[in-house]
Amino acid sequence: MFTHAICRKPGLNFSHGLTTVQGAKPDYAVMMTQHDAYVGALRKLGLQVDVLEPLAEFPDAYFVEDAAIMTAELAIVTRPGAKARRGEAAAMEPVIAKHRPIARIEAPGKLDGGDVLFVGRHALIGVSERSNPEGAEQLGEILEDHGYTWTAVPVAEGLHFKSSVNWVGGKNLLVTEDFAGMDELEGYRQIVVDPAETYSANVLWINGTLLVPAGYPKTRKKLEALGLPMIDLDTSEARKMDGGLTCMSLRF
Ligand code: CIR
Repeated sequence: MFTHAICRKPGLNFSHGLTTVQGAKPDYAVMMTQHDAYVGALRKLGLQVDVLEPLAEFPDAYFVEDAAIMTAELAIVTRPGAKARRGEAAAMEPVIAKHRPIARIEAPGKLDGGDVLFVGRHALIGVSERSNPEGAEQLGEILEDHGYTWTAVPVAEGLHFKSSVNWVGGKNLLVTEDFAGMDELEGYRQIVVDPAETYSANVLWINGTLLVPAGYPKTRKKLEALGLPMIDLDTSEARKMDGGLTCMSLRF
């Protein structure tokens, strides 16, 4: 169960962040409204949420999940794969050091938190454009020292592993077609997202409630079968910056 979350307000320059979305014109006021609703949903679910101030030189810094990985035992400061984002990790370190002992991913390792999915005490670690095998290996070894197991998963589609695969309780994963049936995901029950709604694979489990991106009815219907309460949140502006629900908080 999570008791805390760390978020960061999007800065006025958030639209200068990295994105692959063509013609994206994100709106600051809309982004702030959506971010407030996201923080509000976490609070409604009982989490104590610390909202950090923007980092002027890092327009993607409100995607806090990429800068650190929180577990019950320790926090791991990442080494983000995108050079433009690397300084976000150092800025996060003093914040998370208040809550957990710290370990760090070191060069040549590269790792974004968006590539790390925990299913209980097993970590699925995506090797993507942003996270390299060395980064995955370093994280895996740190986690093994604390009794976790892990599997590296190749990420051939999407920005991060969690852009496409997320845990939705029990042995259930919500996955895009590209990841369905992968050997690395054997043993999990896979709920496959309709190809017209791939973005909606990015859902966030919080203490038995699912936060889901608004506007993806096929995925919502599939998730309804799980019987979990759901909160719909508009993520239109984060999506224009290649982000979503999991990226905007660190939960612990
Ligand atoms: C980036 O390209 O790094 C940001 N614009 C989006 C990061 C999204 N983070 C995530 O999926 N964990």
